[in-house]
Amino acid sequence: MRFPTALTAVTLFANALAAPANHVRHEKRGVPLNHVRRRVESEAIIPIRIALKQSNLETGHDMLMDVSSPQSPNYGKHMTAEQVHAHFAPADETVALVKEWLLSSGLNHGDILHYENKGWLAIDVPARHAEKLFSTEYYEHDGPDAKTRVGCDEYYLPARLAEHIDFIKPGVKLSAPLKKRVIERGEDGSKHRPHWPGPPGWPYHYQHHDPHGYPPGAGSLPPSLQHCDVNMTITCIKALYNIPDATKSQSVNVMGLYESYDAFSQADLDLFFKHFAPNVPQGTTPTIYSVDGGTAPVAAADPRNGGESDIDIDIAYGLIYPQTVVVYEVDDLPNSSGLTNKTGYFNDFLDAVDGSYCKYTAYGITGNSPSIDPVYPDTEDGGYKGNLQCGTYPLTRVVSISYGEAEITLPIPYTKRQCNEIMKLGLQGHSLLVASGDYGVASFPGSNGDQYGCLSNEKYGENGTIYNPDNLSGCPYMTSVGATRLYPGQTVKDAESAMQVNLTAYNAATGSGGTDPTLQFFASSGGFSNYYTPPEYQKAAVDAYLATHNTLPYYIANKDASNIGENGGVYNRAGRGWPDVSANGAFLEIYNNETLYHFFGTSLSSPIFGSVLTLINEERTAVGKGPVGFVNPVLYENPHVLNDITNGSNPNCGSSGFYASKGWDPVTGLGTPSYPRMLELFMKLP
Ligand SMILES: *[C@@H]1O[C@H](CO)[C@@H](O)[C@H](O)[C@H]1NC(C)=O
Ligand SMILES: *[C@@H]1O[C@H](CO)[C@@H](O)[C@H](O)[C@H]1NC(C)=O
Ligand SMILES: *[C@@H]1O[C@H](CO)[C@@H](O)[C@H](O)[C@H]1NC(C)=O
Ligand SMILES: *[C@@H]1O[C@H](CO)[C@@H](O)[C@H](O)[C@H]1NC(C)=O
Ligand SMILES: *[C@@H]1O[C@H](CO)[C@@H](O)[C@H](O)[C@H]1NC(C)=O
Ligand SMILES: *[C@@H]1O[C@H](CO)[C@@H](O)[C@H](O)[C@H]1NC(C)=O
Ligand SMILES: *[C@@H]1O[C@H](CO)[C@@H](O)[C@H](O)[C@H]1NC(C)=O
Ligand SMILES: CC(=O)N[C@H]1CO[C@H](CO)[C@@H](O)[C@@H]1O
Repeated sequence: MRFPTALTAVTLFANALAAPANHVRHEKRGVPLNHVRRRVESEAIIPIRIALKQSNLETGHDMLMDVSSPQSPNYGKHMTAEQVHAHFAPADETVALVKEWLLSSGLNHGDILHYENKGWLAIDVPARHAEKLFSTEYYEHDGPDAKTRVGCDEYYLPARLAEHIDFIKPGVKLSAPLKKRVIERGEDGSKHRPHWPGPPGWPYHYQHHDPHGYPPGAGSLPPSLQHCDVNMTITCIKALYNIPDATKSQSVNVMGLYESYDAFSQADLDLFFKHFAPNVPQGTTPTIYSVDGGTAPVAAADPRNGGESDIDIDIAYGLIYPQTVVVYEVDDLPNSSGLTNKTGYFNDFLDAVDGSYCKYTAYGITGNSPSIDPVYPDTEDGGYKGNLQCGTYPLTRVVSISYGEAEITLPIPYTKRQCNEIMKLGLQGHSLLVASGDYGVASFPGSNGDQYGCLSNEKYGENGTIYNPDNLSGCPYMTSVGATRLYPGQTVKDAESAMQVNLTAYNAATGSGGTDPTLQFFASSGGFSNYYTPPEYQKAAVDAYLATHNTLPYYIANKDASNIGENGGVYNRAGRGWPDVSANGAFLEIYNNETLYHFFGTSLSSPIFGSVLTLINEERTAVGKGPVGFVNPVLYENPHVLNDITNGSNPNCGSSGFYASKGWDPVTGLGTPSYPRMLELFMKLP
C-alpha cells in the first residue's frame, strides 16, 4: 500500500472515529497515566504488533508443573521448541480471520508480516490508519524518565475478532521509549517517523566510591574473607554459599545474560579478573548475541558502560569459569536508524529466542518493509554492516535478567501473554531469573508519576501509599531473586539480612554518589502481584506468611486490577508473592570505567543465583541428566536447601513494607543458596 504524504489540517488532527456498531472495546487502561502527552501526527508510522490468541494455553501450566515438580514421574522430561510451538500455535482460523480484516482495511498481503513462531501479526502503518482500525487516538507520552512512548487509552475491535486477539501494541501498553529529538518535524508535514531506541527500564544499580571499612570480627578467617561485610568479592560469595571452584565447561551449559543499551567494557572485565578472579585469563570475553542490532562491548568511558553488564559478566565468569557466558544484547542500533530516518523499534527478546523472529513466513515475502525498516547492511557511518538477522538465537539453559519495570504500566493481557512465553521456555528446560528490584515495595523512583515509584488511587484517597509490584517478577514461571547483605562486623559465617541500605546517608557519608531522598529506601523488592494469584507450588508458603503477618492494610485485587488501593489497602493479599529466592546484593567491588566502585542491588543477586544453577546443570550433565529447568516447584517443596533469611525489611511508600521472617517472605523469598544442599537435591532428581 502507498502512504500519501500530502496532508491537510483535517487529516492531521482528525478525531478518532467513533467505533462502528459491531465493534467492542478490547482494552482500557485501569489507572490513568499522569503524563504530558500529544496526539501522534497522522502520518507518523506506528509499528503495530497484533498478538493472536494461542490455543491450548490452559494446558501449559499443568504441563510445566508435570516436568518441574519433584514428585512427578515426568520430572525433567522437557519438550523441544518445535513441540512447544506446534502445541500452542494460534488456530489457522484465527490467523485467517485477523488477516482478512486487515486486508479489508486497505492493506495488501505484503504489508502483513507473520512471525514464524506464529503468535504475532505485524503491520507498520500511519497513525491515521491505526486509529481507524482500532477506533482510537494515539498519543506520545512524556514519561517521568524524560522519555517519550506511544500508546492509547482504549481501543476497539470487531466483535467477532475479540476472542482471537490477545492485545495490540502499542496500545494500552505503551511503546518502548522513543527519542523525542529524532521525530523529524519536516516543513511540509510529511514523513514524521518515530524512532524507537533505548532501554526498556533502568538497570538496577547505584554506584559510589569505596567507603572506609569497618574492623571485622573475623580474626580466624583467611585474609581474603576478613572484610566481606564491606568489600564483597567472588571469594566471599563462594564462601557464603559454599560454592566450589568450577571445573566443568560442557557446551550445553553456557550461561546467558540479558542486557539492553548498557554494554560492558573489556578493560573493566580484565581489571576485575586480575584483582578478584585471577583464575579467569585476561581477555576472556562473552559471546555476544546481538538481538536486532544491539552492540557490545564499548570503551570503558562510553556512556553506555553504566555498570550493569560489567557486573553481570564479572559475577558469572567469577563463579562459573571455565564455563563461558553469552550476552543477549537486546537493543536497536545506536546509529543507523537515526541517520537513515528509518523506524527502528524495540524487538522482544522472547520473540528473538523463541521462533525465527524476523522471517516472514506468509505470501512469499522475505525481508522487512524497506520503506520503514532499517536496511542492512547499513551504508551509513557507524551503521550495522551485517545482513538483516532472520535466524533465531539459541536460548541458553539459564538466563539472568537484571532489568524491570512496574507491572501496572502494562496491560494485563500483555503481561499474561509474555508470562505464557516464559512458561513455554520452562517447558523446554530453561531457567529464567529476574532481579526483584531495589526500592523495597516501590518500583523505580518516578514510576507512575510518583517520586518514590509508588501507586496512587484518588478514588480511595490514596496518594503514593500503595505498593507497586514489578512486571516480570509477577509471572509465576519466572524465578524472582531478591537481595541480602551482611552488616558491618559480620562475616560469611553469620546469617545474612535482607538487603537494605540508606544510600542517601551512605553516599553523603562517603562523599560520592547521589543523595536523592528516594535512595533512603534502597532495599530488596518484594510483595504481591496485582495481576497473578499464587501458583499452586507457592500457596502454602504464602498462606503461612500471611497467617502471621496481618498488620498492613490490604485489598483483594479484582479481575482487571481496577480496585487497587480499595479500603485503604497497600497490597493485594490475594497476589502471587515474590521474590522466590535471594542472594547477596551489597558492597560488591567491581571495576566500571576502570575505577573500583561498590555496587548494591538485586542486579547482583540474579547472576549469582543463575551461576549456582549453571554449576548444578554442569554436574547433572556430567552424569547424563538434563537441565534443572524451572526450579520453583522443587525449591518451594524443599526449602531446606536454601538459607532462610529472617532479619530485615523493605519499607517504602510511607509504610513499613514487609518483614523477613522464618520461612518464605516477600523480602528475601525462601532464602539464599546453599550450594551443597541444592546440588545434593538436584542430583537425586531424575
Ligand atoms: C575495601 O577495599 C578497598 C579497595 O580494595 C580497600 O581500600 C579497603 O581498605 C577495603 N576495606 C577493608 C575494611 O578492608
Ligand atoms: C570515565 O572516566 C573518565 C576519566 O576519569 C571520565 O572523563 C569520563 O567522563 C568517565 N565516563 C563516564 C561515562 O563516566
Ligand atoms: C552513534 O553512537 C555513538 C556512540 O554510541 C553516539 O555518540 C552517536 O551520537 C550516535 N550517532 C547517532 C547519529 O545516533
Ligand atoms: C534524514 O533526515 C534528515 C532531516 O530531514 C535529512 O537531512 C537526511 O538527509 C535524511 N537522511 C537520509 C539518509 O535520508
Ligand atoms: C500527592 O502527594 C504529592 C507529594 O506530596 C503532592 O505533590 C500532590 O499534590 C498530592 N496529590 C494529591 C491529589 O493530593
Ligand atoms: C536515611 O539517612 C538520612 C540522612 O542521614 C536520614 O535523614 C533519613 O531519615 C534516613 N532514612 C531512613 C529511611 O532511615
Ligand atoms: C537486622 O537488621 C537490622 C536492620 O533492619 C540491622 O540493623 C541489624 O544489624 C540486623 N541484625 C543482624 C543480627 O544481622
Ligand atoms: C510484559 C512486559 O512488558 N514485560 C516487560 C518487563 O520488563 C522487561 C525488562 O524491562 C521487558 O523486557 C518486558 O517487556
